[in-house]
This record gives sequence, structure tokens and C-alpha cells, in this order.
Amino acid sequence: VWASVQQAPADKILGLTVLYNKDTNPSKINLGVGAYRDNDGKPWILPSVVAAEKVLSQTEENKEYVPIVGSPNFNSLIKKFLYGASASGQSLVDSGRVVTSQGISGTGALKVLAEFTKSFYPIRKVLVPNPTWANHIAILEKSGLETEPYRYYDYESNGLDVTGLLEDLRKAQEGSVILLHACCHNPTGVDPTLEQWDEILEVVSQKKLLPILDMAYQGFRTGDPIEDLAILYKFCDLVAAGKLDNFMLSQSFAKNMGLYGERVGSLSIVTSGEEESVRVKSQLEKVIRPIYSSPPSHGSKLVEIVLSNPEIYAQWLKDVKVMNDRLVDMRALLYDKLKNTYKNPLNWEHLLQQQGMFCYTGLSPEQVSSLIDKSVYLTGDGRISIAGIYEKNVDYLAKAIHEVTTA
Ligand code: PLP
Ligand code: TYF
Repeated sequence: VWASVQQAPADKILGLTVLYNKDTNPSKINLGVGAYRDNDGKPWILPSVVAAEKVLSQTEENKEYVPIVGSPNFNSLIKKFLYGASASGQSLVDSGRVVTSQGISGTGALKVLAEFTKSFYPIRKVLVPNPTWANHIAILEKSGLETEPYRYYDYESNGLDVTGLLEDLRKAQEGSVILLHACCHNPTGVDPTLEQWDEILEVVSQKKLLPILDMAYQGFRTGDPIEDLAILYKFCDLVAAGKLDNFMLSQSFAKNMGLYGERVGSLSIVTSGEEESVRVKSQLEKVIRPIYSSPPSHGSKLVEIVLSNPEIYAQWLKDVKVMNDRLVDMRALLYDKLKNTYKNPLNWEHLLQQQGMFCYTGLSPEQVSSLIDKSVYLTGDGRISIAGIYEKNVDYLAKAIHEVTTA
């Protein structure tokens, strides 16, 4: 019966890891997938997570199913963690306007928001940045929504095309859904400044757009997860000022707690009031139940411990800073090698200016394929994961980039 099933192309990001694993060159470098590595190129279990595991192993009472939207403790800690340090955020929570649910990491949270939007929002159109994480488009479209790109990246300056972005939002259908990356935009590493965010939000308000804020890299912009909530707080302020009625948020602990495989994150839906929240939550449960019934509980129990134990929480803030500092150092080291050791003639300022796990190098598809021939794996759009760089491979990397850009 499956005779007519065609071979699907390999995933553009995960397929690179398959190629990398097959490569026998000892100097091979994987700059494909966005996953943190330490200065030996090894995955890192955060000390705060190790401590939380210890507490969990001593205190866990059962492995029962958790409720459809996650445990009440998880949800109340999430509300405090995400909204509690903002006066307008806390007042939204206090007035019962924030419905949250555990998500199966950020991807699962986005899927649930997409399905909820399709079922209950009259407009199908979702404005997405060009470019965006490829899975955004797949998730939204598989959920029956339509995507329409808005200008985002400026290939001339390797920065934000803020004029194009604002023009496209002003032209968009009123009431459209809009997907925005909270920080450390994937794949470009380019974020609006706080002032540019104000301009964007002004248009969001005027056009009555319904935002989905996707926050997969909280903590990788400034090194402080709470400081990185500045963007979310702007949304809360806008609601408090009566300039925005609703927004939605998807949030992931994959990167900032290193809980990639645990699949833990959350979604929020801001409603117009407590009574509406009760109805929204009831329908959210109806959306989730036929997809996966209830979320996994090991990772969410770890998150509950990290967020509620003051010592472990303080350790976690240090852990995030360690990761972010290393990424910043690797940007500077690669820049130094390219400009000072190899005297590469191209302008590499964007390597220093772009933020988070990725740099959009500006390398052409041909240059990317020459790099892959040299066992340096990166996506066809020229995105590199800075996390794959460490002191022992940066020289090989800089030399390879220099060779393919001056050939
Ligand atoms: N959103 C963006 C922009 C991402 O880059 C990612 C992961 O790479 C995610 C969401 C969700 O990731 P996860 O499902 O691992 O939390
Ligand atoms: O590197 C990226 O952009 C992501 C990483 O289940 C990723 O695609 C990999 C696996 C996964 C979610 C995200």
C-alpha cells in the first residue's frame, strides 16, 4: 500500500548531522544544528540541572500522568518566572488574563498555538519574517494556516531591514496573526533594537495584529534570562495601555536549560479577562488531548525545581551566563582569526553584532558547498551555529572560510 510513497528530502538542518557523523576527517566541524557545546566541543549538562536531578531522585513520589496542560505547580511557576518581574505582566496574571500550558518544548507549544488559532481565530494568515526557522512555516501550514513573509533581513548590511519590515506590516491585512522572534532570531542572529521594537509594536497595535512571540533563546541575547524578557514585557505594557488586546507566547527550555531531549517549554495565551480564560483553557485542553493527551513530566519536574529552589535557580543564572559568554568569546575569536591571522578582505563585523546561537555569514551556496567539501558543515543559507566553534577548531574553521571566500 505504500508503493507510491516518495522518498522525502533530508531535513536541511538535521540532515547535516547525519553527514557529519559519517565523515571520517578528524578535523570535521559541525556548525549545523543549534545546540550548545562546551570548549571541548561536547554537549553540556548544566550544573543546575544536575542539582535538580539529584533533588528529583530523592523527592519524586510517582510517575503519574500530569494534567493535559501540565501540572498546576509548573504553570504557576511559569507565570511567575515569565511575567512576575514586570508590573504589567504580573497584573495580567493577577487579573486572570494569562492562560498557560506546558508545551512539548517550543515546537510542541507552537503546534498547539497554531491549532488553537486555526480553530478559534477567523483570520488564517500568519505574517512570518523572511527568513525564519523553516519549521515555523511547516508547523503553521500543516495546521491549516497560511504564511506570508514580511521583510526582515537586509543582505546588504547583514542587519535588520527595519524600513521594509514596517512597510510590509503596514500593508498587511488588518487582524493578521504575526510571528515574531523574541530574541536571537533564527537563522539570522539579527534582532530589532529596543527602540525598533517600539516602532514595530506601534504598527502591530495600529493594524490590530495578533502576535505569536516565539522565545527559544531566552538568555542568549544578554546572558540573563530575565533581562531577555524585556521584549515580552513590552507586549505586557502594550496590553496594560489598552493598545493591544491579546498575544500568545511559545517558550522553550531546550537551549537555556540544556534540556533539548526532555522536551519542555510552555505556551501562554493572553485573554480579555478571567471568564474568557476559563473558556480558552477548556478549549486548549480539547486541542491538546487528541494530539498527545498530556505532556512528559521528567523535564517539567526539573524545571519546577530549578525555578523554585533559590540556590539552584542562582546556579542556573550562572550556567546561562557561562554559555552566553562562551558564544560571545567564540564570535570574537573567529573574527580575530579571519581578520588578523588570515587577513580576510571581507567585512566580518556582523559576526560580532549578530546575537545568540547563530551567525548568518553571507556565504553563498557555492561557498557553503566548498566548506562542506572541507568537512565544515553548515546550512545552505550560510547560517553557522556559533556553539559548534571552540578553541581547538577555530583555526581550521577560519582557514577554511578564508580559502573559500578568496578562491
Ligand atoms: N523556535 C525557534 C526559532 C527555534 O530555533 C527552535 C529550535 O531550534 C524552536 C522554536 C523550538 O525548539 P524546541 O522544540 O527544541 O524547543
Ligand atoms: O538548529 C535549528 O535551527 C533547530 C534545532 O527537535 C532543533 O532546527 C533540532 C531538533 C529539534 C528542535 C530543534
